[in-house]
Amino acid sequence: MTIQWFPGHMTSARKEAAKTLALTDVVIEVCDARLPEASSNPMIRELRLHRQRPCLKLLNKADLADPDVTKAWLDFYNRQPGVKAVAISCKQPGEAARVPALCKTLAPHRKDTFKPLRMLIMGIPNVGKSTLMNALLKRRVAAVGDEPAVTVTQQRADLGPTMTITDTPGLMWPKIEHDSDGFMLAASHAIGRNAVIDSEVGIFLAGLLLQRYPALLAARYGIEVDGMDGVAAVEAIAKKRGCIVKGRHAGELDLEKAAMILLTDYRSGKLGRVSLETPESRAAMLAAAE
Ligand SMILES: Nc1nc2c(ncn2[C@@H]2O[C@H](COP(=O)(O)OP(=O)(O)O)[C@@H](O)[C@H]2O)c(=O)[nH]1
Ligand SMILES: [Mg+2]
Repeated sequence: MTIQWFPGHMTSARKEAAKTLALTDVVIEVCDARLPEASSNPMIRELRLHRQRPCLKLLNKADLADPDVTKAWLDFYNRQPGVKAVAISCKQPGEAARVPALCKTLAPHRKDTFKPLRMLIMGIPNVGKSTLMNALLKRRVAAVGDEPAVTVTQQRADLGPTMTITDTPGLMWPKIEHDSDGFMLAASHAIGRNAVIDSEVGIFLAGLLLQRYPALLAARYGIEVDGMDGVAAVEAIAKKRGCIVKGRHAGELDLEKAAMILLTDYRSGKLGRVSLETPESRAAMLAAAE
C-alpha cells in the first residue's frame, strides 16, 4: 500500500497560504517531534524559501517523543541557515509563551505598531497548530481535534499591539515520496482515515517499534517480542486483548482492532515516549532510496 492524501480543499489552502506568506515576517513551521522530517511538508519549505522568510521550526508534541532523539533533531535543524528549531509541547501550559520572543529574534526589525511582527503558523494536519494559536492567545479561537483537517480557513489575530499571528489549515503535498513517510504520517494521524488501512498502518508501526523500542511493546502488552515481525506483534496483541472477529469469519483474530489498539496507544503516548525516526535512520532511508 502506498499512502497519498491531498484532499481538494488543500489546493485552495495552499494558494491562500502563499498569499499570506508574502505578508509574513516569520514562518512558524510546526512539525511532530516524533517524526520531524516525515512531518515536514516540502511544499511549505519551498514556499518559505521562495519568499526568503526565516523559520521557527517547532518540534511539537515533544512530550510524546524520545528526548535524546529530539535533541539530535534540534542539532540537525539548527545547522540549517535561516532556521531556528526548538522542541515544545503546546499542551503544557506556559510553553507556547516562548514562541513570540523566539520569532522576534528572527525578525528584529519588526517591532512597533507601524511594523508589527507578523507570524504565520504552517504545517501538516494534526501537529498542533491550532493548539499553539489558542495557547498564545490564551483563549479558544481555533478549533482543535485529534483528527486531520479540523481547521479549514485561515484565522488571524492580534497578539498585543506589535504582533499578529495567523493559523492556517494543515497542508499536505500531492505526492509523498517515500512509502515509510506515508505510514509514519498515517500512524501519527496526519492523514485522513479514509486514505489508509488501519491494520497495515498498525503492522508498520509494530515493525518499527520492534526495531527501536521492543521493550516498550513487550511491557505494554505483556508479550514476548523476540524474533517477531510486525504482523506477529499485532497478532500477539490481538490474542492478549481478545480481539476476535464476529460473524462470517468468526473466531479469527481481528487484526484491524488490534492495530487500532496499538495506534491509539502510540498516538496518546500510552506506549511511552517514542520517536519514529532519527537523523541517522533518515539518512540511511534516503541513501537506500537513491
Ligand atoms: N501530547 C500532545 N498533544 C498535542 C500537543 N499539541 C497538540 N496536541 C494534540 O494534537 C491534536 C491536534 O491538535 P490541533 O491543534 O488541532 O492540530 P492542527 O491540526 O495542527 O491545528 C489535538 O488532539 C491536540 O490536543 C502537544 O504538544 N502534545
Ligand atoms: Mg488546526
